[in-house]
Amino acid sequence: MLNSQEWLHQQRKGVPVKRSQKWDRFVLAAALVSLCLCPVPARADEPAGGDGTTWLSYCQSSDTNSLLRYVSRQQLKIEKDRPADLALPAALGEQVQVTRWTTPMDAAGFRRVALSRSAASDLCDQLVIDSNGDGRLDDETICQPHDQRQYGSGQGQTMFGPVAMHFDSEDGPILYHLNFTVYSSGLNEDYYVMATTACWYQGTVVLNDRPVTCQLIDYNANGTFNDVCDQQESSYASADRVRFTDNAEIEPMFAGRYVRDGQQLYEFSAAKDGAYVTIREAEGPATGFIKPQDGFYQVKVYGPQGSFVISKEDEQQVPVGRYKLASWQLQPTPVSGKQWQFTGAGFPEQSGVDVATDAVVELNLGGPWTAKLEDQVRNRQHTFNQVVIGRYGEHVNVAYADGSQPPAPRLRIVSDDGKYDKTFKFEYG
Ligand SMILES: [Ca+2]
Ligand SMILES: [Ca+2]
Repeated sequence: MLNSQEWLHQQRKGVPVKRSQKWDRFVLAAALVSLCLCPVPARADEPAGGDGTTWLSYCQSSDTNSLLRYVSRQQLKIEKDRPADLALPAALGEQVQVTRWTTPMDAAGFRRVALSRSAASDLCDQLVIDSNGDGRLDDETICQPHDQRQYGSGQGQTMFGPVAMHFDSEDGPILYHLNFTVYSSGLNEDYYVMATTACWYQGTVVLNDRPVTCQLIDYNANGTFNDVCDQQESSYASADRVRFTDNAEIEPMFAGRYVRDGQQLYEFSAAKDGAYVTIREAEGPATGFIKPQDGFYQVKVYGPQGSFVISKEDEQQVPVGRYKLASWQLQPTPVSGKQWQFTGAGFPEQSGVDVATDAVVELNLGGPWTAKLEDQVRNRQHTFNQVVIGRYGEHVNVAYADGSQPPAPRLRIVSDDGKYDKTFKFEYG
């Protein structure tokens, strides 16, 4: 008998299975994985094929946020008017709220989700999703939460998952899992619902003649694993992620058309359903250079071509295209007997650079930086926020090199006539 991993792998490889057998095995696979809330270990890996394709194994967990070093979320909005023809399981009761999870893996573009709380609970404690995509919810099993945190009467959050579903494809059903966090803000309030991916694909690829673990991650939680941002929409959240290590401490990379290992550039692509990656040595791609000023290192850029970290001179060569800046670090700087550490992140949307063939883009990351005071007024209460802004509009973080924070700045407010004169101390937040 096949285990769930072997079954999925056969499906991916197109091993012919009669339709009835295929469905029997899907039911078996779904039953097996639904019993396991821990990460499923990767099955024996296969070496890359001659075309650079490596089949990956399916893994799932209720805690992808920790295992994958943060995954983005899809917010599911509660629909004010429940569809009149939507069939629901009777056990959900009367206090049902309906929403939808958006995915291009379903021809309809979404899957219905219904939520409710039982008589015994102040918080949402029942969830059901249209796992088979037939538009009905009365044929589904109600999911129970694996954790709840209550803050007050009717207030708190409920965690569900991994919640199994499948998508149809020409090669048979494709398994997928989601985690849900449902926030309750009052007994009669709408739920605030977030979905994150509960699954990823993993295998061993060969980079620079050495085996490396490859994890492919549906970062934006839409059911596909090959999202790459385009030139216009270089949003950090819009692309999926890939990580070439099984070290959970290392942040996954923004997936693009290329990945770099050492000095070697590889063409990279992933299957939409996540089953495989194709990695080939890039042959003579047009490249240019991104050159930070001296002293700046770990400059991270990303775009449709992928993400690149520039820490030294021989890492400045990147494929031509448009890049956005993600972050930078400046070498620790001695000031008044202390080693200071400056880092930049949070670049605005328009902070991209274009790299042309053989051209050098010089990044002017150094000063002057600007100390900016923001004042928010609400009910005649002023809230002041002080930030340091870099050349590209990014936020500059100021700290000591040992990670500790210098004394917070102060704010003195004096009225025109001098009658009001007070000094406040900022707090780090
Ligand atoms: Ca259904
Ligand atoms: Ca995706």
